[in-house]
Amino acid sequence: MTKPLNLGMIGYGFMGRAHTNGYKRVGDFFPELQYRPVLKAACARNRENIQKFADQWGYESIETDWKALLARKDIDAVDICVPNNLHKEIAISAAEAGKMILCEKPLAMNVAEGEAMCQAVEKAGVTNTVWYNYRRIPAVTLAKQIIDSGKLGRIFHYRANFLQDWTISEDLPQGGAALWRLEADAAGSGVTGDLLAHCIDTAIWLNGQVRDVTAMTETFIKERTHQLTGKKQKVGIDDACAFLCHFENGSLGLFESTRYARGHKALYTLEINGEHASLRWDLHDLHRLEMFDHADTGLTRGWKSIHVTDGDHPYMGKWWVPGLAIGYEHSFVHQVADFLKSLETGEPCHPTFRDALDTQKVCDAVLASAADHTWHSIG
Ligand code: SOE
Repeated sequence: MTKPLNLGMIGYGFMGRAHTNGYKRVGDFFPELQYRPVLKAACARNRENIQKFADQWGYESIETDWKALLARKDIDAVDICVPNNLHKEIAISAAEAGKMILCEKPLAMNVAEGEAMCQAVEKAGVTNTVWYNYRRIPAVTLAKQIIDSGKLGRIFHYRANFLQDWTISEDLPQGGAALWRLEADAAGSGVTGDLLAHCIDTAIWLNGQVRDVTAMTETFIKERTHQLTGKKQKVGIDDACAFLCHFENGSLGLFESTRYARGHKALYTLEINGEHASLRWDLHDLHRLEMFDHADTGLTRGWKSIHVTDGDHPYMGKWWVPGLAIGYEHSFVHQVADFLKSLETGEPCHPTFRDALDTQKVCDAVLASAADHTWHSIG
C-alpha cells in the first residue's frame, strides 16, 4: 500500500513545470517508494494562468493566495517556485503551518533571510530540501562517489563555469514574468545567485567547504525597460561574475559565470584535479564523466570518457537498458525520489535549507568582495 504525499505547488514557470514533471514520473520509475506525490493544488495570483497550468499538468485544484494554500489541511508539502524575494515569507509561514518544504534555489535573497528560514524549519521540525538538481545528474553523482572513494588523492584544484548568452540584447526588458531574474528586487543578484549558486552547491558537495573568496562582477547593460511599467530602470544585478577561492581542504577554486558568452546556452562545466586523478563534466554532454587516472600506464593512458548509462551507475538502473541516456529533467525525478525516500528513513534530503545556507554564504561573500575588492572569509 502506498501513502499519498499531498503537494501544493506555488508558482507555474519553468521550474514549476520541471518539478511537476518530477512528481508525475517518480512513481512509475521508483515503484518501491512508499510515498506517492498527489498534485493537490497549484497556486499563483493570476487565476486564469494558474488554472491553465493546473489543467495542463493535472493539479486537482487551484488557489490564488498562498496563505489560503498553507491553511489547507489536505496539503502535506509545498513547493516554492516563485521569485527569490518571496521565498523567505512563504517558507517561514509554511514551516509554521507544519508543511514540508521543497524550495527552488537559491535558498534566499541573502544569508540573513536564509538563516531565518533555517531556524523556522528546524524549530517546526519540518522536512525540507532545496532544488540544487545538478547533484542528481548520474554523472555528477558518480563523480561524488569516485571522489569520496579517495581515488583522486589530495585535491589541488576545482574549477567551474556556468555560461549563457540570453541577455546580450539591450532591448531585453527586466522584471515581470519570465524576466524577474534580471531585476535585483526580485532576484537579489544576477548570475551569482542564479548560476554560480549551482556551481557552488556542487563544489561544496564534491570538495568541501569554501574558506574565503575574492571576486569581480560586471553589469554590462546599465539600464533596461521594466516589463511591467514600461519605464527605463537601472540594472541592479551582476551580468557576469568571476571569483577565486580557497577550500577548507587546501585546494584552490576558480569560478566564472556570465549571461554574455555568445554561443553558450547553459554550459555548466566542472573539473577537479587531484594528486592521482582528475574528473571533468559538462552539462551539454551530461551523461558523460571524463576521467584521467595517473595509475594507467603505457601508450594508451589518457582521458577516458565514461558513458554513465550502465545499470550500476547512480540512478541508471531505474531507467532504460545500459547504453541509453537520460537527460536534464531526470535530475528532478531523482530529487523527488530521494525526498520521498527521506520520508521513509527519517534521514535529511540533501541539500537541506541548512546545506543551502552554506552556498548562500559563499554567494554573499562573493558579492561583498566584488563590491569592496578585498578577500572575504566565509562566516
Ligand atoms: C537561468 O536561465 C536558469 O534557468 C537557472 O535559473 C536554472 O537554475 C539553471 O539550472 C538553468 O538556467
